[in-house]
Amino acid sequence: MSMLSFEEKYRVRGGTLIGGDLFDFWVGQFYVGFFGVTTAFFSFVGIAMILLGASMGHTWNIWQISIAPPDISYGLYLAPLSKGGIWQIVTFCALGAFISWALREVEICRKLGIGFHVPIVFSFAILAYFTLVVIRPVLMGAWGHGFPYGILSHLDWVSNTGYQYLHFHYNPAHMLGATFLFTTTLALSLHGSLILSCTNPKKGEPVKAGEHENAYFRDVVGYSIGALGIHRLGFFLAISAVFWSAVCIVISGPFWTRGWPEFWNYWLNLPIWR
Ligand code: 07D
Ligand code: 07D
Ligand code: U10
Repeated sequence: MSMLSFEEKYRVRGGTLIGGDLFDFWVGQFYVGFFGVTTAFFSFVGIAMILLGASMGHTWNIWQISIAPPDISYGLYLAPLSKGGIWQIVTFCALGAFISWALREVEICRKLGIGFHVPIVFSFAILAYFTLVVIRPVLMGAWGHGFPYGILSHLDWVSNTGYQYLHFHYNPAHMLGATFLFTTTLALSLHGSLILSCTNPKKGEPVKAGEHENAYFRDVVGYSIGALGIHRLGFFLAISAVFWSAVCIVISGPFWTRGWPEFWNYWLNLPIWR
């Protein structure tokens, strides 16, 4: 879908956050901007460091490459390149690239005069990553608590970290995160299928719209949230899923060090039972 006829109309100057019209141009279909250049810079350095780390490791198998954080003994200090320093630089570059990408999205929204909803939702994903590799390690006193950058090794980290708290499913914020994730999928599936059922009819049938959509859900569940409402709900569900995920991991360690099943003993300890 490149070079659509309407693209020219919306390729307007201005709306930048920094540097006036410096880099205020497009390369092919991509808007560049100051933050496009910083995205490209951080991505380039970050990917180069991952390649350097991989070349120092024992495998080029894509599934097994892993860039590990420093040992816990380095605390919150910088570590030598071969002992976790690469992980620290990659983390810095990843955050630089993600935040630059979000700010480039903001500039595009400003050019188009639309709301900032897309950069806002992306910011929640960045917040979750920031929580995993900065907030929680800082609260626990060592970069070594971050997760390793590798396709399989990061799964090992999730599993090991989960079992450190005996049974991660008993973490109440993890329950909220998982529930919001499932509900997001349910909402998208209902919305996607409802829109298809109305706007993509059999050949010869008329396209149907809002009234049919509302009538369908009023018939099924007695209430229709409406065309704008379902998008507001999707936005809310998605950011809630990621927000509660960030909460579930930041409380594990800094605020709760025992097994999660034990947390529910608070119920038995309530003064009303005494
Ligand atoms: C479909 C958009 C496209 C994005 C894709 C990801 C890379 C990494 C890097 C070789 C939905 C591109 C991947 C650039 C290559 C190197 C060094 C998004 C779509 C296709 N995970 N995770 C995956 C990341 C964490 C978990 C897959 C990133 C946490 C589990 C992919 C991060 C925890 C499972 C991946 C991150 C966690 C996965 C598919 C960052 C809790 C799986 C992702 C930056 C959140 C699944 C082998 C996907 C899998 C999977 C990437 C963080 C858990 C490799 C970039 C630490 C349980 N994760 N992940 O489709 O198959 O996302 O793993 O935070 O089962 Mg992960
Ligand atoms: C962090 C990704 C950020 C991505 C960014 C963008 C690029 C560019 C370029 C493609 C947050 C990256 C972009 C790299 C790519 C191109 C061109 C998203 C992030 C910024 N769990 N669990 C969660 C479930 C168990 C455990 C969250 C379910 C076990 C731990 C979610 C189950 C144990 C952690 C969730 C289950 C366990 C989690 C993840 C079921 C293991 C976390 C979603 C059914 C034994 C993590 C913040 C998320 C978390 C997390 C769901 C099981 C452990 C709610 C459904 C019992 C240690 N789990 N889990 O956070 O909260 O996305 O992270 O059993 O750390 Mg869990
Ligand atoms: C929605 C919707 C709706 C629509 C929609 C959509 C939501 C109302 C109207 C949108 C939905 C879709 C299209 C559906 C599919 C989407 C997904 C499943 C989500 C996941 C998406 C992906 C997996 C695709 C990811 C692809 C990306 C992020 C693009 C990659 C781009 C680049 C590498 C270029 C980045 C541009 C930059 C940095 C800006 C600056 C540009 C330049 C400097 C020029 C370019 C230069 C270079 C590329 C080289 C220099 C860069 C370097 C060295 C770093 C990059 C590193 C590399 C490895 C290349 O609701 O309905 O319909 O459509």
